[in-house]
Amino acid sequence: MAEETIFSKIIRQEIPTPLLYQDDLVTAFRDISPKAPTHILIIPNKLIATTNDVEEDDELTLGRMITVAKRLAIEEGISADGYRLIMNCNSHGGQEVYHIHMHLLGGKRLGPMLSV
Ligand code: DGP
Repeated sequence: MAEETIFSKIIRQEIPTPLLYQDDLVTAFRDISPKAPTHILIIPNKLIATTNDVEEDDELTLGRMITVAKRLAIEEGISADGYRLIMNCNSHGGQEVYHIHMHLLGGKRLGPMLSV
């Protein structure tokens, strides 16, 4: 069993972070260290440590993460110009918090996908 991270406390609102969206499967809130005018994290309520730990039973949740991203992009007014969805995995992917999360980034031209 993976260890809980700060994200579980945010889901349960034990750490008071304003939520942009929450339902039975997913939660969304703004990244504490925004890399773009819009930088939102969309996370499953269930603790899944990395994308390596995703199972078939999680497919509904993962699909919900994308439909919520789409909805939030509309609310943020960035859907027409476009945005980027990113999920980092493990050290080479730059993952810092071991509770999977989708970054929704937009509000400016984001440039090349990778800085190499
Ligand atoms: P990643 O590198 O993909 O694991 O991204 C983790 C992101 O989580 C990073 O952009 C900063 C954000 N983050 C970490 N701790 C907190 C927190 O306590 N609150 C919020 N809102 N965001 C956090």
